This record gives sequence, C-alpha cells and structure tokens, in this order.
Amino acid sequence: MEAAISKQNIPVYTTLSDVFGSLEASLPHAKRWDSLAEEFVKRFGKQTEYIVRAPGRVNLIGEHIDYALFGVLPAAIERDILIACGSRSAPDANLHAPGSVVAENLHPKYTRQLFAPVLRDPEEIGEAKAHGERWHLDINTKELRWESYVKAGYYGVLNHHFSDGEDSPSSVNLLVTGSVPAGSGLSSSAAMVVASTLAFLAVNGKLEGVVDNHGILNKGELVQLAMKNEKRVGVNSGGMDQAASIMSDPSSALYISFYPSLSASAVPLPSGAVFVCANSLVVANKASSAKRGYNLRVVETLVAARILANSLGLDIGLKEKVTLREVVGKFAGEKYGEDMGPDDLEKVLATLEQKLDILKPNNRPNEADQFGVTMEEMVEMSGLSENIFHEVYLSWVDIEATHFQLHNRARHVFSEARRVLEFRRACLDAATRSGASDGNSDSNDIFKNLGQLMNDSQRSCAMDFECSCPELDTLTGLATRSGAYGSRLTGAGWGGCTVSLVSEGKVKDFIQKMKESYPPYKDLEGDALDEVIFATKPGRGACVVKLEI
Ligand code: NG1
Repeated sequence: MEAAISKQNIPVYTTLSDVFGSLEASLPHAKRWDSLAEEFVKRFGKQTEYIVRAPGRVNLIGEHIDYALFGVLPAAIERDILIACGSRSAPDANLHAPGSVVAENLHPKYTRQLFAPVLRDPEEIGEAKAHGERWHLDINTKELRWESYVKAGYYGVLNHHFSDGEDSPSSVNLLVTGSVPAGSGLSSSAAMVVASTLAFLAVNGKLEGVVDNHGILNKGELVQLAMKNEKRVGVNSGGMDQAASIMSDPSSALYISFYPSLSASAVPLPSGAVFVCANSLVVANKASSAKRGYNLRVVETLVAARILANSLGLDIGLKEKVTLREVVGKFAGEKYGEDMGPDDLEKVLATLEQKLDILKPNNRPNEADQFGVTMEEMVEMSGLSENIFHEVYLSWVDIEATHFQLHNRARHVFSEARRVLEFRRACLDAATRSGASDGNSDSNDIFKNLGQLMNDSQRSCAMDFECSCPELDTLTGLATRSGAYGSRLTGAGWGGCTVSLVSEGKVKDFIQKMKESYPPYKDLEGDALDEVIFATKPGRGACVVKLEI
C-alpha cells in the first residue's frame, strides 16, 4: 500500500519526463529548464548539480482558516519556481565562510546577492539556543527583498541539519527563475521558500542515501520546516501553501487538514469543472502590510478562540494559544490527538456559529459588527491580566489596530470551515455518482452548488474578514455575470487573484468576456493579457531533478 502522502519522500528524479509523467508532457517545459541550466553555466562557470521545482497553488475554498487549524482545499498549479543549484568548491575571496551563498535570479529586477550564515556561540545566544537555532542569517522583514525567501529556506536547513556545529554546510551557487506572479495570491512566496529549502537540502546531500542522524525529511516534515522558514520573512502563515506546493498530485485537489496533525487527501474535481484564475493586478504585499492585515487576523482569531472557550466553560491553559479548531474539539469532547471526522465537525461548527455573540462588546452589542472591541476591552474579555495577555498574544508579533473585529473574524472562520467541508463532500459525492449519473443535468447541479459556496466564501471574506478589495469585488462580480458558477478571491486577498468555477465548454467565452470587461485589462494584449487570466488544472507537487555531470 502506498504511504500516506505526508510520509512519502520528496521525489528525486533524473529526467524531465519523470517530472511531468511522460516525454510528451515534458516537451513544452524542456526549453525553460534547458535555458536555466545553460545560464547557470554562463554565470557560475560549472554545471548545475540539481534543479528543484516548487509550484504555486490556487486555493479553491478555505481562506484564512489554515492558521485556525481548519482544513482547506487547494491545488498546485503549473506555474512554479525553479532553482538551479550546485556547490561552490573554490570559495571566492569575499565569501570563504562555510555555507556562503551566491544567489542570482534570471529576472533582472532581482539583483545578485552574496551572503553567509553565522554560527553563533551557544553561550551567547540565550533564547535562540533553546530552539536549537545556532545558525543565523540576517533577514530584512521591513522591506520586501527577493533574497529573504532564499535565506528563509536556508535558515531551517542549517538549524535542522547543522545545529551541532560539527559538519559545515556546503557553499552554494544558485540561480532562480519563476512563473508564479508575485503578490498575486498564488503563493509565489511559499513556492520560493519550498524551492529554496529543497535546493539547500539537495546540495548538502540531505535528500537521498544515508543522511546524518536527522534522517531524510518526509513531505509532512518538509511542510513543517517550510512553514517555520516562511515565518522568518515576517508573516505568521498557516501551512496551506507549503502543503499544497509539496504534497499536490495532478489527479485532484487536496483536502489538507492541520488537526490533530498535518494530513492530506485527494479530492477529485467533478468532470468538466474548470477553475480560472484572474489577476486583479493589485499587488498584495503581505509581508509589509502584515501588521494591519495578515498578522492582525492571526491575533484576532486566536483571541476570539480564548474568549469563546472561556464562555463555553472549556479548560484552557493560562498561556495556551488555543486555536478555534481546538475549541471546537474541546467543546465536542474530542480527546487529545483524535479527529472527530468531517461529518461531526460540520455539525459542531453549525452549533457553535450560534454562540458567537459573546465576542461582541458587552456595552454596545449592536455596533459590534462595525466597531469591534478596543484593546482594553479585548484584554478584559480574555480574562487574562494585561501582562499575560501581552506575553501570549502580542509579544511575538507586530500588529496595529484601534479596534479588533473578534466576532466577525470568528464568524468567517466557522462558516468558511463549514463551506470547505460541504465543497469537499459535494466533490466526493459527485465522484461516487459519476458513471451512474445522467451527465449534464447532474453536473449543472453540482457546479451550482460549488459555485454558491464560492460566492458565499467571497461575501464572507469581504464583509466579515475584510480581506477583499474593490478590484477583487469587481472581478468576482464580473465573473459571475460572464458565466461563472461562482467566483472568489484566492489566497490572502487584499489584491492578487480570483478563482472562478466555469464549465469546460464555456471557458473560452468566459475568458474573452472577462478580458473585455475588467477595465485594467484594456491596456494589455497578447501574452501579457494571457498571463493575467488563465484556466488551471491541478498540478504536481515539488520535486528535485539530479543532473548527470
Ligand atoms: P498567500 O495568498 O499565498 O499569501 C496566505 C498564507 C496561507 C493562508 C492564506 C489565506 C502564506 C505563505 N500563506 O496565502 O497560509 O493563510 O494566506 O487563506 O502566508
């Protein structure tokens, strides 16, 4: 029997046909891979040893609930990050430190970077020592810099495999190219971090054969490492993107669940369903806006979880950062490490959605939807002292807000988690029925059902989670008027892409209508226009190609 996806190793191939499943399927990609390898030789004067690939992803449904530990439903896309890499045997004069890196990018906007990690003395590092983080690399979290994602991947590899300071990491040359548009909600950042993590693992010989006493990381462990790595860029992300990039399979979307531990299972999409991505052309800079956007939402949902748990009389440790998923489990009497399963979870979510009024401020319950609660009110509602509240919820993150929308954020999380389960169930039921079904009329009903869930998700993201923006609202509206069954933002939001469900026969017409109707597309033509709106199908997860040299 095949191992659970999370227990499998990252595939290390030797040919492009293996990567894409057949010679025929690999041909359209060969030119890009070959020119990357040729450019590597030109720039570094030697052959690349590996090319690693990590795809972006589209999230079909389940936004901003991965960090509350609820399941999500993404699929990898064909667009990806490739990194050609190899060890640098003759260190140049400036870079003789062990593990030094020369990182280049085919895109001229991203300039050449040289950096070297520093091995710190265990006596000096105090707090970091407790986490085994002896290696340090300077990562600029204030500004968006391309090499931060390379460093983030490296950080984890250094501290996982070289933490005892006995072996030295190899010095590395790497050359990056990417086709996932940055800041578009298609997870270019996670693809970069996953690819960089894999590049450093590969060059240091940690993916094959006999590896040091830490062993070879399986896909699940790699997801955990890549999640930790990505947090170093300053965003307290959940694990959806890293899991989709690493564990996807071309035959289906993935239901990724984070509780009680990371697991992934295939969800076949109904036949004839096509998901079209459309870029709003608003670049969402998640890292630099995190304190008012992403990270603030992480804190709001965590605090909501504690207050809800208190009101339900659940037992929560004083300093426990309990998540909304854990609250649902405790409420339902789930034992530690158990998973009540999707059907029961759906029911409990529906029950708890009725109990969220406790998250509105006491003295002005009707205004809560607009104004949320102040910091003082939030601390009081949590039942914690100001000091402990600060330590548990604020000391590790930089956030900025005068009011905190606990009620609306929790309402989004619960309703979205329920929509994911409904979406998943509808797809699985459709797969079971296919063959026995009467074709068109049946798929029309399924598409309508899935489309409605996507539209409800968009409404909830816009109204309750406030992670949409006017351009995304316009695009989703145009999509439903242009023949989509449903349309929603995908990824973190505040810009980036939408994803729309369209039936196969209508895709061409749909894309044409969208091209004509979204005002920012009017200045684009040819390839530039095809780049911003395109149909996707589930793609394969990350891999490494070892080249014969
Ligand atoms: P994108 O759109 O890739 O930035 C982010 C998070 C996900 C998830 C979504 C919202 C990162 C790397 N990813 O995705 O974990 O929380 O937002 O659903 O921050």
